[in-house]
Amino acid sequence: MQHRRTFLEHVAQYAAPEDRPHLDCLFQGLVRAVGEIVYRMARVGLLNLDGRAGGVNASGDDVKKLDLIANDILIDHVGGSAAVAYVGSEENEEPIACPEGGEGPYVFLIDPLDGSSNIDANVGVGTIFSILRVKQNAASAQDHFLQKGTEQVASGYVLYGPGTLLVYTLGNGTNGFTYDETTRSFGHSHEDIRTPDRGDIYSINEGYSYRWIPEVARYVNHVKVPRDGRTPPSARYIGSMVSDVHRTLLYGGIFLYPEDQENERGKLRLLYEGNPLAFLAEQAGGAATDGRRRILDIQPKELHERVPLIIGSSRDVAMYGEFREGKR
Ligand code: P6P
Repeated sequence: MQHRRTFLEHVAQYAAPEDRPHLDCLFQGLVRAVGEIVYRMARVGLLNLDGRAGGVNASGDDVKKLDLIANDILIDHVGGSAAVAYVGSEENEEPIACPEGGEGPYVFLIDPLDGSSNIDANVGVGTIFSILRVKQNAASAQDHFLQKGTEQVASGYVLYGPGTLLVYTLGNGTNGFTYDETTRSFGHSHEDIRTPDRGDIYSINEGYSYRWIPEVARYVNHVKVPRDGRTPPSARYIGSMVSDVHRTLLYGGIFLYPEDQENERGKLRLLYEGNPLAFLAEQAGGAATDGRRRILDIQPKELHERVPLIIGSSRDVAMYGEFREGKR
């Protein structure tokens, strides 16, 4: 197999000089953590790691055994990297102070295992992460995290599927890497991902159509009808966002988790789902909004706040915005 630049070599080459030493340590910890998660993910049924751990997380999701295991592994390896002052996780109500708490230059946000309800069905699930610099004169631990998505130093996801992929950005493009268990490293496999400016796949949970707001219903009814001689659209909804968004970034189209008549801010979380994915999408030439506002421009008010997420091809996201604003 040809030698490919590794993820850590890519970071070393493209990270800003002022970020180099600490970002190297942080991402070395992430690669070690992913190796431990991959080992367990591939043997869920053999290690009795399937099923629930009991309880619900900040998002109200049933907590699976692997949610907690992945969360602990990531906090140990990344939180212990001396680069991170605090970790904010979907699995923890409050920020976690790291061993050198207060000294690391970053705070690290994670959805440790997004889509974990699909693990028992062997469907691809993902780790989503976002990195911010600590705030000078932060009023509290949580205050470090309350920064717009435009302030992210880096973001990415790990997709545990047929292959284990790591897709990330430092703000200079979106690149993907494929894990090689024999070397326990990621080889560069998706150079400079570019999302087509429009696509033929729409991704939304149509089981909720009974509670959609009218603007969402009008948009979905519109995209279902083949137009302009284009390929008729396909509906694809895996129910595991990292898988759905990864497909959208590569193939084009749109993923929607909008607000509805029962959830005025939708289900997804701004800081460790919306922002990291929006950063990746924009760096790949795509777009991400809450239907009206650019996701990365939204000022967070609290660690676990929700946000509607419309993400994918720039022209498709823009068209949704016209419907959401009542212009179509
Ligand atoms: P629904 C998983 O819990 C998740 O956060 C995303 O991975 C996924 O896209 C979404 O929820 C699925 O939610 O309400 O359609 O089942």
